[in-house]
Amino acid sequence: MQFKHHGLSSEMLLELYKAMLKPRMIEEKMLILLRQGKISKWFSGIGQEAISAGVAMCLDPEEYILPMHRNLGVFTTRNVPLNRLFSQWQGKKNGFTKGRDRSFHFGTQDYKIIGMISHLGPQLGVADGIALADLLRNDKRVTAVFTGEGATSEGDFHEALNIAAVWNLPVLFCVENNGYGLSTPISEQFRCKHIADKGKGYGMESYIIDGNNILEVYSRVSALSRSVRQRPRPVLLEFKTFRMRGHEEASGTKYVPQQLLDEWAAKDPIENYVAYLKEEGILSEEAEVEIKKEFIHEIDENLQLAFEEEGIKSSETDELNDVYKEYVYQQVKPLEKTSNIRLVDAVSAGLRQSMEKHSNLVILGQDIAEYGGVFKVTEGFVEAFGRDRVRNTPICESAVVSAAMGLSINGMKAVMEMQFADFVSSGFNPIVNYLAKVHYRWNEPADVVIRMPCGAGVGAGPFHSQTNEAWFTKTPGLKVVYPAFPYDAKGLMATAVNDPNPVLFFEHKALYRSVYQDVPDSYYTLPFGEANLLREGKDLTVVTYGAGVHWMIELLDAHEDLQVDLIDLRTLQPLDLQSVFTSIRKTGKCMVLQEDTLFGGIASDIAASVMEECFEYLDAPVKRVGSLETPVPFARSLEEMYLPKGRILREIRQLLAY
Ligand SMILES: Cc1ncc(C[n+]2csc(CCOP(=O)(O)OP(=O)(O)O)c2C)c(N)n1
Repeated sequence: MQFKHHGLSSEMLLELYKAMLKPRMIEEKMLILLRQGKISKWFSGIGQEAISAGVAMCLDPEEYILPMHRNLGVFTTRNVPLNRLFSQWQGKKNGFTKGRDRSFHFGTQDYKIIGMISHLGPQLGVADGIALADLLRNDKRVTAVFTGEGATSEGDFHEALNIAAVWNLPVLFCVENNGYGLSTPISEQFRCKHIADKGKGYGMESYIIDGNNILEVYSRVSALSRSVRQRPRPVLLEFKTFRMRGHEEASGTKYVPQQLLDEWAAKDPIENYVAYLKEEGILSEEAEVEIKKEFIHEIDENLQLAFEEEGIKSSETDELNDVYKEYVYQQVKPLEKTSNIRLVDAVSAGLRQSMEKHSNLVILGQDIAEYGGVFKVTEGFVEAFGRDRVRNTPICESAVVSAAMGLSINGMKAVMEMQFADFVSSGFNPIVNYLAKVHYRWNEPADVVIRMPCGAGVGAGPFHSQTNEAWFTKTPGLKVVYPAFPYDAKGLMATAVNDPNPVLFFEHKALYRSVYQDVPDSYYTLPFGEANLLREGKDLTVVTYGAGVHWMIELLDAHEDLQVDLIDLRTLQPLDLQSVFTSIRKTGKCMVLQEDTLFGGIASDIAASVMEECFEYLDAPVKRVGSLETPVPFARSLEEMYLPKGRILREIRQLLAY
């Protein structure tokens, strides 16, 4: 192995040695503890230290690094206290996740390290968002994100690189090509010769770097970092290295040819570098022993701290309280002047006024800039706020959700427009696994609103008609808003943007241009978790939201004999069950109406809650009414049969007659 010192001082050359040695020694200790049954799992980065340590040494402390599961060297180079790392791995309180997540699955703003989720790929899009925030503030910073070569097969890799290229984001995409993804060799993972070859396809600079040579890693990455700070752009770096141990310790390396292991053992990044330092007279035997002694002492001392720390204790209340970041609702009352506007105008006005109020708010979505979005919600926004803050995105739902998370991590707010709620499936993973869980896991809020133009009744078939709120009400950590009226839509949008938690904001397409209301011109907010009692009657409670509200109003207007309490939920998470219970204690009967297919929907949960809380008050079983258990059909006659609208009256009559 050839080492060139590139004019680095002896002190610096020694620093680089120490930066690799510390994670190696920690790992060696962990392997012993693993055998003793004192820790449960270990993903080894032995043999890959030059990459983690080298890259981390090149970045300034305020620049973000997004490591993966083999990048202990990032944490040690950033001087994360070892006792906290050890506590983290033991699931203790001095760790970073209050025992809620394991190994390297955490981030820490104190050290500007943003850890992974198990799904690997979303990490790359998060880096895009972080870098975008830097770029918008002209901070002249670079962001480094790691991935293994295996995870480059995920769509997230493609999406994140594509976005970074299109937006010229200052990201170093650091691929550690270590030969295997679990048991899968690179020949079964990708077809091109080098991962770096993919850079060309994205219109992106890319380089191959010897990942076992710390001086090559450090000199190349520091030069590139300086250059990227001055001229923001993404760079793809492929570090050639090898995974010397199993995927995790239990899985072993039986499937790896011995010859490969031997070849790479000879290229050990630390042993070779030590030999070079000794040859150059920079490191003596005595100094080496001394350094190791110090590290052993530091490791043992910190391990003792972690072992002495008592096991995690919590309460149900503490656990539940950390799912969402605490948000104290700020009421802003509207001024008197109103205009008669449609739901679509109200969403637009709420968003526009939020853009005026929050200079750190960025809107992301397909065709939302000059084109104004397919529903014209952002029409005129580019003229008002500029293209930096009203950003057209490539068709990359997953990485755009991740980028929205990255914006939030780096001090911004984000609203993402899903072109149609149906397409959220392409961005589902980061929503339910990253945004929803990040506050519970390591106390980081996801200040993101995802707008969801949804719903049937528009003759648009299976992929432009779904109302998929149940995919999200199921997932702790998300808030779900579903207004039925312009007044609510505008005020709830303002609150959704103010609230630092992730909000799925459903906007029914069939209501966009059919529902009018007098809506205050001024900015105002409305609280989450407060249902609206729209009509009062003594015989029956109907609980619904979205289009269901309007079906019910039409029906009640046509049938004045019906005595119904009509409840519009307005938000589904939080869910105002108390208003529902209060009404049922009066009426004794309840129907829950939803546009979605019935099974597994929110109507089922409301019905169950009513049964649990109001059993003694009920004079009939709770009735759920929803769509047929089929996809949403295209032809109007089929769609009418699918939707519950035509069945509501019959169901109400039967329930009243029970
Ligand atoms: C979406 C997803 N699929 C599969 C896995 C299981 N898994 C975890 S790590 C891993 C291998 C990753 O390989 P690579 O990206 O090359 O990183 P390495 O482990 O080699 O450092 C696999 C298959 C996962 N965690 N997430």
